[in-house]
Amino acid sequence: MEPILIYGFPLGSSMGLIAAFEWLGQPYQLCRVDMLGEMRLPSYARINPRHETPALITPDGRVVTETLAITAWLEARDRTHRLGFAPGSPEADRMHQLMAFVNTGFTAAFSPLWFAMEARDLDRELAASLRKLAAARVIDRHDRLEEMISAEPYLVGSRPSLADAVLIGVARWLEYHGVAESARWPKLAALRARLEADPAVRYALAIEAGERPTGACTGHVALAEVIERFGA
Ligand SMILES: N[C@@H](CCC(=O)N[C@@H](CS)C(=O)NCC(=O)O)C(=O)O
Repeated sequence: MEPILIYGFPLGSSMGLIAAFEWLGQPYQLCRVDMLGEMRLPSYARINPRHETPALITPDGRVVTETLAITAWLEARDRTHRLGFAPGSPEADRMHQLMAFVNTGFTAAFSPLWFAMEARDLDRELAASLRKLAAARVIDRHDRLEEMISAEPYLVGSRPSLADAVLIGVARWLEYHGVAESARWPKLAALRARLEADPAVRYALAIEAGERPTGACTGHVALAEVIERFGA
């Protein structure tokens, strides 16, 4: 069986993992989840009790949740280093460092913005405070990431890697929440433009938009079927 990547829309961080599967170039399937609807239903807890995407169904039918666990799974299958680097190399260490930075503080900085947007009956003053606090944190994490970006074309070296995949799904939240202009961080803005022009990222964006372009993905599986076959 081919692995199945469960991805969320709209604007899921999982978009970057679809690009990563395309960079890997091995057959896989996708399962589309509406994060504002079906991901919140009790049935989805059989896939992830924390009601989050992404999730991966491995070829032997196990459910793997958490972005960094899924990137580790991809890395282990990337024998020719299409989206990573030789284990133990300085490039692999830097890739892991950047992925961890983006998946923790950088991504988490946006959480109060999502909460303020999605929570029902939230006090207006509390919502404004949450947005202010989050904006300061998002800007700080962007400042730190800008410092970490080198003169190389991608986060690590001259071709996209898993670090770029983890970044590209999340980086667009800056504009979505209207925190600041992306041009404020020129190195990051140039990197994002380069990635957004990458065929695999364009493929992932098209999939997210509901299109069905041709790629390494061999098809979609319905969420109900995935829950029934692989859920706990
Ligand atoms: N720690 C998880 C976090 C994943 C995460 O935050 N996913 C978001 C979508 S990008 C989510 O599902 N949020 C729950 C929601 O929207 O209610 C990981 O790294 O995979």
